[in-house]
Amino acid sequence: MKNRPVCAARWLTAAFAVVAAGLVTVQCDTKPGGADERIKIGFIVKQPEEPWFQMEWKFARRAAEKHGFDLLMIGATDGEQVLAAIDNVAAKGGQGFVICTPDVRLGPAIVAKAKMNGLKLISVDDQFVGPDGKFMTEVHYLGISARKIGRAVGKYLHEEMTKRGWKVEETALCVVTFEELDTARERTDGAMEAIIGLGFPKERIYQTPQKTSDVPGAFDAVNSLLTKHPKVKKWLVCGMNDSAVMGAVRAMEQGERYGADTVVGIGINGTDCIVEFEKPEPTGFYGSMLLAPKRHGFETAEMMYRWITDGVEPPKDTRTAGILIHRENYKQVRKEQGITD
Ligand code: FCA
Repeated sequence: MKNRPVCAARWLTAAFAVVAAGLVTVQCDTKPGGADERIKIGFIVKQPEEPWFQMEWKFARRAAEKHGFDLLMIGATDGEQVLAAIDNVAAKGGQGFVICTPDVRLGPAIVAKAKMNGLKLISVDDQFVGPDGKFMTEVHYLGISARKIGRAVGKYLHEEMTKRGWKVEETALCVVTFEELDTARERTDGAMEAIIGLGFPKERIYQTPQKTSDVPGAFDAVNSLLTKHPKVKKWLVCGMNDSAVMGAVRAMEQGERYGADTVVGIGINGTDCIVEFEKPEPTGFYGSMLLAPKRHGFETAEMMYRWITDGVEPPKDTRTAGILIHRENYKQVRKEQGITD
């Protein structure tokens, strides 16, 4: 605890370096020991610019502070960068790493690289897929209960539509999809499954694929969808995460055609959307399923530390849950969940 401010200051300096160098090392001297004795753990993420991953890093840093190990935070947006990042962890004397890979099909290459370098490995968020197209269940993994969380999105969207008294004939569900990623497909499939189960007509569900899993990717996808369905008066929106829904809401706001009174979007992550809730006026981005960045960051880093130091093997498959947040409750829920102080 005493060392928190020191670490925080180091982190701030380090944060500026991440963009330029792609690698940030945070060292927190909570335990005695020379540089050579310290455990070093890599934390590699696919989209370092996304608040979700910054949160994971933030909580992984907390684990580093608590246990006194060095955390190597590396952004790797493609296969080449991932392999270089793993070499980097090894070159710096690391013993293991946690990774959210930019492409789940890199799984076998990542496992091979880790083995070659004698590094322990935990995958987070996006589960590796093997050459046979099946999940690599032999790789330790911590992810979300994607379908269940998606189903909750569908249920809450339906609830909001009903509360507002929107007529089904005037309403449609816009689903921003990212089919190539299983955890994303499970989320959007879950949302559709739940809303259909509540009686929402299948033929009023319009799916639109995003080419990239970010705000511009969703924006483009929804732009083209809107031109195809000009008669829709009210939109419900879901997608794989906050960025997907934020991109959709931005596309709908163009020309002031749709706004908070005609759009209900519910994202997933509960991290990237905070800017949306802080705007003075409500937008079509109604809410988000807040995930557990603390568990994804702190717990994975801590499990890796215990594995290295005490030989405690982490569970093979851990799934985390989500809670609905919106303008009215986000501050309180984030506090309760230990996400903000
Ligand atoms: C994926 C998404 C992230 C986050 C995470 C839990 O990696 O890209 O935004 O939702 O799963």
